[in-house]
Amino acid sequence: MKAASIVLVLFLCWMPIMAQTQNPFIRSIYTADPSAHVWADGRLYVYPSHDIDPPRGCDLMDKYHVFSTDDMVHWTDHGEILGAADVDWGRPEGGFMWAPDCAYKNGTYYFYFPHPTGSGDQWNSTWKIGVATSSQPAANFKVQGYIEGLKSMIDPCVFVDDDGQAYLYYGGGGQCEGGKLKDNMMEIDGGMKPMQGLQDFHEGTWVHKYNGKYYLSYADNNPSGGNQLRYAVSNSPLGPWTYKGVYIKPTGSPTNHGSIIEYKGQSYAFYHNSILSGNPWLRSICVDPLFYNEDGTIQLIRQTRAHGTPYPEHASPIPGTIEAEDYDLGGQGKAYSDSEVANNGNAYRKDEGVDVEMNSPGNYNVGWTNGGEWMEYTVNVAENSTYTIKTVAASPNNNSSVRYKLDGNDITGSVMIPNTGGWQNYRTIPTKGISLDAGTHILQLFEETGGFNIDKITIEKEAVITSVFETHITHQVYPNPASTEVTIESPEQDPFILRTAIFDMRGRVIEILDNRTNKDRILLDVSRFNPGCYLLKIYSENTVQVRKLIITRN
Ligand code: FUB
Repeated sequence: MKAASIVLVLFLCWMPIMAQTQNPFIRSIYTADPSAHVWADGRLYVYPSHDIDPPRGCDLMDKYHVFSTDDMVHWTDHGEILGAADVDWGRPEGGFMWAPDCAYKNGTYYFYFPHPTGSGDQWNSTWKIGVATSSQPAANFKVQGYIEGLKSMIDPCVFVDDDGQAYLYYGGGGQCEGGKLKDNMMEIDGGMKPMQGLQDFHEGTWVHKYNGKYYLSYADNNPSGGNQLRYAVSNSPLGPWTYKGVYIKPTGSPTNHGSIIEYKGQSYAFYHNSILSGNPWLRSICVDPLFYNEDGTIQLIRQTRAHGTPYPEHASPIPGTIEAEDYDLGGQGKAYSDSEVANNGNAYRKDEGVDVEMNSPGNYNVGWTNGGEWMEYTVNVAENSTYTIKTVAASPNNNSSVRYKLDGNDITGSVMIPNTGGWQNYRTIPTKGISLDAGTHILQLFEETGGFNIDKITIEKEAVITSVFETHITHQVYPNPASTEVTIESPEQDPFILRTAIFDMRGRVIEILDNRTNKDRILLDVSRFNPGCYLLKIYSENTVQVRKLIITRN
């Protein structure tokens, strides 16, 4: 073997597997709440819950399937492993088979699932954590009963430490508890205790270990765009925990529920979204690589998925005007997400889900909008500059809003659509001071609410550069350096802060911070940002200021 070939072979052996199927990676049925495990046969198994189509919220969820892979590309559906009909102590009407987990000990696989005993509306006060066992990871599970002495809470997670000790975690209603499991994996050893130090816990606990530290990750209560996944770290499997931050932003699904594992030298984060169906309760499981920083903190997950291609065939030039109905080609989950299968309006691209109507001869608008829906447009930005995005929309309602994302990053925060006095009374709503990089990008129009029509989006280069870089500074920013919070105060002559945004030193957006209440003094939570040097942009009525912001941690 030549030296170059040896180097290549060594490199390929060392290189973690990064190829993966495009998200969502299960498309045959709707799945949520993925709990991933790598078992001794070397395969990666995912134990999700199963959303039943048509849904009734989460009520009808049933018939768990298991999926496995050995290359992150090809997934085997092992079929249904357990359903509500197999649970003799369960709710007579069935359904309510929510987020499960699986653990392995001494030749047996233990499948843990939340399910209520109560009939009718008694489901939420009668949750049990059921246990089924099998000698195989993905077949022949038999229900053994449920774990005695627990509260009516959901989302079991079982973590088995390196010494073989197993721990059970579960939660709900803002509480998260953990405790030791006895060797039989079906009884609690010594009681459960609250997990301390978590911030904004909602549900979906997951515990894993990395570099000798314990990580507890969970879904929060974030209402705008859906729950986020957060995490905390401890030296002990039962805490106390030190809160670290958000590692998955909203996926567009109202809920989220994740797991973190390492497979063949690469860490992965599993989660769910709703982009295949456009329906909040028909969810689909996804996976993306997860990276740790040197200090053990987790980098924000880049949620990947397939995108569409330009309609009709060229990217829309920016500056320029994009007709709302000319969203990309590629269909549901790639180019748009629409919550109803029917094409209301039935006037344009009739075999697709986006609802387009003709409002005058030859002029169309997107209508029948719903919160959570989106459309994407491939755009070609002519030059690095600051632009104004003009949304041409009409609404007979108060409090409608959209948000724009570029390549998945929020670039505007909430854009309020006022009551324009009618479905066809269009008004132009400008959003100023948006930095765009030259090149081809995917622009997403995300509907935070429904209740409006949209005709077009015009993006104009701003003629006057309003940025003030470290000169004529009128707003006070303190403390700076900061570690947890930064206060921004406006001067009297420019009282309203419209929006703030944090960029890295190369000018890439890290986060748009929503200040839609137009206050003159705001408090920014910067505890979730890694230490370093950032650019803070403050958009007020009269200026856009750029300030250097240093984040430190002791
Ligand atoms: O899937 C049903 C419930 O929704 C799960 O138990 C929660 O974690 C949330 O994802």
